[in-house]
Amino acid sequence: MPRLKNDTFLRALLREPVPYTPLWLMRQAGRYLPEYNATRARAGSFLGLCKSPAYATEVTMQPLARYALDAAIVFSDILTVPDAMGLGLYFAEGEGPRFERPLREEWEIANLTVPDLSELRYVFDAVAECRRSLDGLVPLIGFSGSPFTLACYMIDGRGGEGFPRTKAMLYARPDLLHRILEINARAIVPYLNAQIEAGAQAVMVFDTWGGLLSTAAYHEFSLRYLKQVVAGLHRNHDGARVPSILFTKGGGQWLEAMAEVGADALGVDWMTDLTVARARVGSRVALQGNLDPAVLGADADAVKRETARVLESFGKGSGHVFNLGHGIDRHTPPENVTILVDTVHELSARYH
Ligand code: 1CP
Repeated sequence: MPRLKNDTFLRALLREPVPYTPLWLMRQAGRYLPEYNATRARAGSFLGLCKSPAYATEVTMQPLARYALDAAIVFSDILTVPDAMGLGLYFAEGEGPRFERPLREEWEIANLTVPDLSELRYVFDAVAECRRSLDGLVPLIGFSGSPFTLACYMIDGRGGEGFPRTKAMLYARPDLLHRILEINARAIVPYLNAQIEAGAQAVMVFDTWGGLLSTAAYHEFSLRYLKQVVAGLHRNHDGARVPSILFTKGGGQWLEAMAEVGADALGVDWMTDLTVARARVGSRVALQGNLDPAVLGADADAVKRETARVLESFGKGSGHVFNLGHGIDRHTPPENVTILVDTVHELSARYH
């Protein structure tokens, strides 16, 4: 494997010194880029993109051709895992992802099993092909949903409504939810480790919906299984450390507990102040975030001003990876991303 030409992202995750603050963007490959929409049209569908390593690699590389980003993230989706469990993922045009067979009956939950990794071969092939295509330009991130966030889609069958069935199950039949979460955790560990073996140089766990939980429920139904996942991850591969990032959207009030999970870094949404977050987690973890994605819908001056504010809020020293507080919006003008990337690289040197 070629040596990395730019390892600032991996070094920042490990809180090692870096010359500037590295950045990448959640959902950096996606619908705000015209070239993504063109490739998606050629692939025929979103799942067609995900399941073809050649197309997945093509769209993974697109944002890197436009912007001086410091990391790539393999193009895939968190819902590949429940799809491999046989729940039947599909995308209704103009709507979000859906499952044909969500978990509604007790017998369906009793029959749920950890999928065979061969069902997810296309993801590992995409990781390997992305690594070859990157040729050491920047590190490649592999990812998974968290056990709880996957369960939300597996039980409700769709997003957009706040997952009422999942929450009802949590209070009425916690035993059933625990069974699903246990299987998810046991599926995610080998899934992430296989991505690491295929070439992922860091891994991120997206707990997008953990913030919907009460504090007690977050500990019992999300954090506990995040610990199980992180404990099972390969920490080294090919002689290099493979850092892990944990992101619970809306998790700002639980940062101390999240810092104990064992991940190297925590993703922080824009509702949480980075100065406060840093003081609370100390030197236990690096932080990744946290520009409000809505800033990219404003003008150049706002992008520069708010980017400067995020850098200042983390302050001096290593341990910061710049990112958005959540995924980039599909209506983002691509030229605002250029301003963001240039501003981070230009202004951040003085913090190191
Ligand atoms: O082209 C399209 O119509 C599909 C839009 C799209 C894209 C670009 C979906 C469907 N997934 C993706 C890619 C994706 N998903 C990445 C790609 C890598 C990158 O460039 O960052 C990643 C990391 C994800 C992860 C993901 N999928 C999450 C966790 C992160 C987050 O944004 O919170 C979640 C919750 C999903 C589910 C999902 N997949 C797609 C959509 C539209 C959704 C959200 C559905 C909902 O609103 O509940």
